[in-house]
Amino acid sequence: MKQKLKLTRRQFLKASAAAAALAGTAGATRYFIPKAGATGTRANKEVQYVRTTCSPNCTLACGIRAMVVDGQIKALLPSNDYPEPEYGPRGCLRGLSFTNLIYGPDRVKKPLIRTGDRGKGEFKEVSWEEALDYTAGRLKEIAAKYGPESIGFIFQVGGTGHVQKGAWIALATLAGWSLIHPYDQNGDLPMFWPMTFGVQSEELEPLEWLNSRYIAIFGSNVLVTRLIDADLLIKARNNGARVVVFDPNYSPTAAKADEWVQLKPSSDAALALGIARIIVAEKLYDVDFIKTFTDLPLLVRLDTHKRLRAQEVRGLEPPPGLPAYREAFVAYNGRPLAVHPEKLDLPADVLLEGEVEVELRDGQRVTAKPIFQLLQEQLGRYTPAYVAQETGVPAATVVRLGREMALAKPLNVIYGASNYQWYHGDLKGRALALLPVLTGNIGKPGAGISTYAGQYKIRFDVQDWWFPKAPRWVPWLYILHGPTTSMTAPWPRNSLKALIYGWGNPLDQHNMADRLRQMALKNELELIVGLDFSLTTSCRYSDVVFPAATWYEKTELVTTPLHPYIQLQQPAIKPLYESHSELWMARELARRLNPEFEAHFFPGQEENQAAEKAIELLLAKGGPPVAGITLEQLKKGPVRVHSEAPGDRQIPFYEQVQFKKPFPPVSRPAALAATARFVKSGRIEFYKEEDTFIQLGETLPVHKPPFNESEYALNPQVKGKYQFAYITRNSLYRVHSTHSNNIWMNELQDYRPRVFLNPEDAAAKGIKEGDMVEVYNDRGRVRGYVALDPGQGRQVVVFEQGWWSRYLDGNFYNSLTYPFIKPTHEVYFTPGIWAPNTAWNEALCDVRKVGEGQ
Ligand SMILES: Nc1nc2c(c(=O)[nH]1)N[C@H]1C(S)=C(S)[C@@H](COP(=O)(O)OP(=O)(O)OC[C@H]3O[C@@H](n4cnc5c(=O)[nH]c(N)nc54)[C@H](O)[C@@H]3O)O[C@H]1N2
Ligand SMILES: Nc1nc2c(c(=O)[nH]1)N[C@H]1C(S)=C(S)[C@@H](COP(=O)(O)OP(=O)(O)OC[C@H]3O[C@@H](n4cnc5c(=O)[nH]c(N)nc54)[C@H](O)[C@@H]3O)O[C@H]1N2
Ligand SMILES: [Mo]
Repeated sequence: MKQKLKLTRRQFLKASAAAAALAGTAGATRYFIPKAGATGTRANKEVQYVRTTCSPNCTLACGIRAMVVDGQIKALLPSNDYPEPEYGPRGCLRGLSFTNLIYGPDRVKKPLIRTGDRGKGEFKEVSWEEALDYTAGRLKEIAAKYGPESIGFIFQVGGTGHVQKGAWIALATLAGWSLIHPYDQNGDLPMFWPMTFGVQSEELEPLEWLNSRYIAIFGSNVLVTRLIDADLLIKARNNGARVVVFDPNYSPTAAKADEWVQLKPSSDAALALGIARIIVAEKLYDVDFIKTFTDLPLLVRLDTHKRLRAQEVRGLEPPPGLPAYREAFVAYNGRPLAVHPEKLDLPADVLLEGEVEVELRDGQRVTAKPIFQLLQEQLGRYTPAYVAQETGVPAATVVRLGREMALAKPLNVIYGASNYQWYHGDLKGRALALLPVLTGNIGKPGAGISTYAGQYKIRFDVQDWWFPKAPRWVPWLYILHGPTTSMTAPWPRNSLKALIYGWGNPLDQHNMADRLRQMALKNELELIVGLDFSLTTSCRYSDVVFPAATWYEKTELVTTPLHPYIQLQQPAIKPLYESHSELWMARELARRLNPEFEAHFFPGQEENQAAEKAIELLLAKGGPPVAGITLEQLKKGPVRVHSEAPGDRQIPFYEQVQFKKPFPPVSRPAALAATARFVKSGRIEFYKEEDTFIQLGETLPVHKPPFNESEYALNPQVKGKYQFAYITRNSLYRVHSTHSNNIWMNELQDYRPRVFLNPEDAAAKGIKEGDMVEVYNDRGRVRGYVALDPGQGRQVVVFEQGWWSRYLDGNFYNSLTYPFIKPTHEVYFTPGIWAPNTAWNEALCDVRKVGEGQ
């Protein structure tokens, strides 16, 4: 067993050179990066600056100026050209050192076909002709044998590239392959959104934080994961907003807050419900708001636990002509009222509390209660004493926080990804949503609830470029877990036999319980094709690798859920070596699969010209968010995406609340019909009546502690055996696994993966600062060096996700995680909107010093 994990700089360079040799690219790549300002000494050379974007999945989408001399990028510099100066300057050390990847030793230079065993990284370099013919041939074979739907394509977050990703999505739909949506695959889909608001997810733009008076952050590490926009949080605080961070660990964000509330992992729902109890008990809620915009006045039958429908009640008729995704439910003000699902108005005297008897059409009399009454009863349990016991937050603090949050307006709740990447993340979100909704903090400047996860958001219509035919989707978790009896998603009749991935590194990032690796090693996946510019772990398991152009070598259209701009990624240099843009690859493959497919990809056009054509199409057909925006405008700089709020600000549900439009707004690219069925009342819904929610006791938000329905249900024996939560938060030094091999970033970390532990937990195990430890469970293990942190929660191991397996002694940090599927996520299937979401943090483990007990 290898004891030394640490790579010295020399070993690292050797390893990098070896990787280069494997790709057939041996030889020193010399690159020279002059300091900004050095241009004066190079006056005889032409220096060009190209305005483009940094496009990893970090949600920041920073505008970048690439400084180019003699066809080489000499420096990447921050941009500062946003109409709102608050959004500039943008660009962090990761992005500015991306040249280490463009010109680095892991760059894939030519098409590769595997020669050795999967995972060994042994390839031969081939011509494009050979690589494309081979791939097309294998894909045709697999499609003929198992059906085209047994070929899966994962494309990763759409917002970082509508054109190049769109090309492959289009190819997949034309060829009938299964598409895999990255949003639920990544665990980034906060399922409370479709359940409560009927949308994929929403967020305030960071400039709106300046309008907030109270910012309650539940497990979002803004200072690290929204680095460039984090100064707006500090500014908001300097303007007088109170910033409170709820986190089991003292994070950099907690360090900048007015208050850090340490709570037990995955206990946020208990706290939120405790706060909601105070808001309700002390009548601090906004009565008009909840009557107008929520389902709280609607009646629920006590016999069936379903909402009472207008057509069930004697003397009531549902309004005529409702779309199929709407239903008219019933409220009460001395008599039953049919509630129109598209008109947000109810009489002021509508009942919120108590119990009524209603006569049905058949003469039967049933008892019903308004949802507000049921909620009030449910909240009764969440006394400060109970909340203190479940969360570890002192009872007096719970009471104080409840009153503070009820009275502060605008209240802005930020619900972080790590926090909802738990099995009961949906329940936590439904409970947290009560805070802004009960207090009327929705649809107003500086107010609301936001989840800032990856750059997934599709802000405008992409239909014409992405979906020339109706797409077919498969949720990722079924690929790892296997289909379930309760699934509503389609499943390929011969399961998945081939995987094509681009813009992602699934072998490190999505390899739960080592499942994907086993699928590769056992040849369950007969073909694996990767598109990347770096020879990642996933590439090493692939049969074919297509060398992709980096962000600085191709044309793309980029957006983010943070600053709401649409930006052009413009090539600063030509694609290096034999790399090409993905649109080019898709077109070449399309032609080989079926000559008719090629027409979609602007045949005959040079690849950047074709990309520009696609952009023109996207802008022309993109609908109101991009109306009037032109390619020429984008070439000059970033352009704000349009919204219905003044100044095109991004304020979720502004139209619903200000103009009384029914919920939900559209979640692109889905049709309204696909998402509005989640909230049939046209209102914000806290009551879910579908059978699965009833069976699980989750009709209303409730706190359920972690692990009971996941780890202990999977294997009761782990109870007591593994008592540490394995939290894999995001790293400052990487964007997921991108930059894992960035030499500057690794020097900053001394090439050491860290395992963060509370000093008391470590002492109990005889572990000291700097010790090499193994974090393990029955599924896998990972190693790193201990960093003791007194601010860290007890019985929590933090391992920062994103290390390539080669830095982990060949282990996979995700081998400890597991693809749990929560049945409430299976009630509907709308890809990336209502789908089983990955719960990275729902994993138990233990930790030991390396060399002990193995
Ligand atoms: N530098 C950098 N920035 C990134 C990324 C990156 O890889 N690197 N990735 C981007 C992407 S795609 C995403 S999805 C986001 C994710 O960004 P965030 O939402 O900020 O997620 P994390 O950094 O994983 O974790 C945030 C905090 O959640 C806390 N936490 C964990 N479990 C719980 C819990 O049960 N309750 C509470 N209250 N807190 C908990 C952790 O201790 C941690 O401090 O970051 C984006 N930004
Ligand atoms: N245990 C655990 N696992 C996690 C997480 C966690 O918190 N814990 N976080 C999850 C989350 S939130 C996310 S979003 C995922 C992210 O996981 P992935 O989406 O797999 O992200 P990366 O690891 O950054 O992989 C991106 C890859 O795409 C390549 N790439 C970048 N740009 C381009 C391009 O233009 N073209 C092509 N062809 N390739 C490109 C990069 O070189 C890199 O290899 O990880 C998830 N995995
Ligand atoms: Mo993410």
